[in-house]
Amino acid sequence: MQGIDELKKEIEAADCQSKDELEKFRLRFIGRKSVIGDLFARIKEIPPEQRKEFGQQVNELKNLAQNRFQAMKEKLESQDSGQEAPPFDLTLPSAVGVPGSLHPITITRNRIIEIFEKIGFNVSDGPEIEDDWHNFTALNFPPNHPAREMQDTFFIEKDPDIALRTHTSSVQIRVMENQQPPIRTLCPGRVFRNEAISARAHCIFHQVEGFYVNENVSFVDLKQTLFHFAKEMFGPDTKVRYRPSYFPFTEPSAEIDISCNICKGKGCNVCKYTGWVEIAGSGMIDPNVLTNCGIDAEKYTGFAFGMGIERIAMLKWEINDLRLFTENDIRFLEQFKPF
Ligand code: 2NM
Repeated sequence: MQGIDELKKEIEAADCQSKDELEKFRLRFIGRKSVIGDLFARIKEIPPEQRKEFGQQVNELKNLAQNRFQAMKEKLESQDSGQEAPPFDLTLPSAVGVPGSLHPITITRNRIIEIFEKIGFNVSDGPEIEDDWHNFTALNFPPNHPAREMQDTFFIEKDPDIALRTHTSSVQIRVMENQQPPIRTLCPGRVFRNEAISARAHCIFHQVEGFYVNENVSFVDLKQTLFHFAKEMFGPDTKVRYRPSYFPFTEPSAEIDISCNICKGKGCNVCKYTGWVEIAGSGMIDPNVLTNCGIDAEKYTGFAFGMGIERIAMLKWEINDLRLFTENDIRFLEQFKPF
């Protein structure tokens, strides 16, 4: 009886401030495994003459606990609804699905291909891992050319040399080995050079190279084809100039500049105040290269060119850091639309 009195005081004093505390109260006082459940189980141990009174007391205690529990529960719930977020507003319009977008390198590559496909070029593909013949020797690189050194090329094996291709010209060698002129093809793809990564250089970048081999192909064909490309890519007012240059695989060779499309030739830090920016290298394919591929260099001539896709994209959209292309920052990537 004394125990019942103490439990009664404990229940009356209870003032749970959280759902956790309320759950502890419930476990202690309500249900068969609670202290009150235990008292009910012990009614049969009580001498018969006291049993009725004991039973009544336990019953009252049970009701007290249940009422107290209910009161505390309601109080906590009313506090809750003030704190919790309002229920969902089912009348709001649903979130619109945001579609993905093409990577700026993909957009630029597709546009380059589109321009050249319209004038009769097709697209060729080849391996990223190349042997020495396709990457260097067939392209007329002399045996001790610096590009063949470890610091410029990622070698996978030595003797025989197997490396990551340093340009997609290796694909063009494969095309010329397997087809006879006329050939007009473009080779887009990833290339690899052992360079420190900076705003202007990356060890992995993208190129599109192209070439045309046929009877009577001349430097005039090269100039007109790339003039056409420059105007399609950068607008009809674009000016083009050809600067003498050197590549092992072409003779003569020329670097192709366009009038700076950022300052329109007035001078800015992209064109270093010259009004011109370089977009590609080019030249007449060296007869040695044609011969190396089994094409009759007496009968056929050809021109070839190569450009970095990153560079074209940077000029097109005024992007000043090459690293943005590989960081996959959605805020950068979602800005680009096909042009
Ligand atoms: C360039 C510049 C000049 C080129 C040459 C050839 C091949 F295989 F036909 F000889 N492919 N690409 C070439 C010529 C590439 O890139 C700057």
